[in-house]
Amino acid sequence: MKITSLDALQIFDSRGNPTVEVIATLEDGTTGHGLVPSGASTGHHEALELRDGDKSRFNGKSVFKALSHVTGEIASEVIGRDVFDQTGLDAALIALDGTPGKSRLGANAILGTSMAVAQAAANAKRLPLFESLGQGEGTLLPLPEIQIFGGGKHAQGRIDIQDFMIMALTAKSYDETLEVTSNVFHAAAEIMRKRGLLAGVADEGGYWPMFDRNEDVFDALIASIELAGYTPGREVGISLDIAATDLFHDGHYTLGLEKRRFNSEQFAALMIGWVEKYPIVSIEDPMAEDDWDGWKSVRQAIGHRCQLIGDDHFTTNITRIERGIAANTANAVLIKLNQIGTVTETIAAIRRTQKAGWLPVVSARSGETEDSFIAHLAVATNAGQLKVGSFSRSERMAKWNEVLRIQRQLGNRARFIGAGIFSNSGIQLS
Ligand code: 2PG
Ligand code: MG
Repeated sequence: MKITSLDALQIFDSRGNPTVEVIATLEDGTTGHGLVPSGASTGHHEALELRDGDKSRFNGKSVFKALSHVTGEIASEVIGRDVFDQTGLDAALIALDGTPGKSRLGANAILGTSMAVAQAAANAKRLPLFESLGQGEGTLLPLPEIQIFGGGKHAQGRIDIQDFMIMALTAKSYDETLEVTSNVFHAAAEIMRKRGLLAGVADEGGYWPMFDRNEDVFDALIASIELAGYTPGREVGISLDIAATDLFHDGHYTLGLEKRRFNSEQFAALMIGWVEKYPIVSIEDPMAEDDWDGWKSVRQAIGHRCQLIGDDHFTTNITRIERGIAANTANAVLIKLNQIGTVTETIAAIRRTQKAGWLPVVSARSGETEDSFIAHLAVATNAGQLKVGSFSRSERMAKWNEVLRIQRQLGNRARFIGAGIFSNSGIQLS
């Protein structure tokens, strides 16, 4: 089945910023759409998101150049290719771009095409995307990490730490994880309203709290879990995304809210201390992206009892993941399609992570669309975990809800092991 045309349009993400949508059409008239998300706390090793930089339009953020690359050079390369050869197509796109960071054509142009073709292939086969991507092997429903409070770059830096999330540790099914989350999310609203500490909603739909110390958020989160009727650390664990790269400047980590400054050793000690003090089961980017020694010491101290996820640290890049595996800097990898820029490379990053006995966590971006490709990707690859932001706003709920639909489509093939993934990979939550 041949691809007969590519079209592209500028759409808008959940922050109201321009992004790319690509539409691939096949010879039988089947179409597939690829909608590209966009980050705010981006790693320096991510593939390039091409923006026009013309300050007179969308404050420099329009993506018209990327669109013209899709309908120009990329279309010439792609038209006439077999829609079912995703690997060949992605390899051709990488070669056509010719740069390590996809900076010539733009990772947004390339990824939009790659996703549109993957979706068109599924549609042509009349299969749900997860069945087509996973070639029938994907049956594991993910354990969600769901944000309750948002900070960092997603809430104008009011709280330094970016994501305060929960994981339903004893849930027996995907449905139960959502029920637990819903209860904690609404309990948190009640607590924040009562305390008068609600500043608004952060970019990913979580509450944006007005606290004076980062650690006050832990207390509010623990209180929310308890108010919802659960025991922190038993039924519900805390998961953090420190996004420490954003806190690292001129060789030091800074918690601006508390006006505290740390060197790498001191910041690692702070992270380790938090895991000892609070019911934390997972920390993402506890150290800055290139602080390899800092990562190693955190991994050594708490890697046996806490998931340590590299996001900016790995940027879904297999070369960096392999370096991390060799140096033993983490035990999990955040997976974001647009950090690397093709579907094939994203799946390869997941497979490499799994081969090392590490845990892949499929993730949305802070700037999202209504698309739910990542819900399918998580199930297709049996990744076991999904991170989509909070439990509100439809660009987030679209993904949580899509997993419910996938569960229905899988019927009795659906599997759920929840927090069992941790012990399977040698992490004994304490
Ligand atoms: C992250 C993501 C999602 P952003 O840091 O993990 O929470 O944020 O898309 O801004 O990089
Ligand atoms: Mg992150």
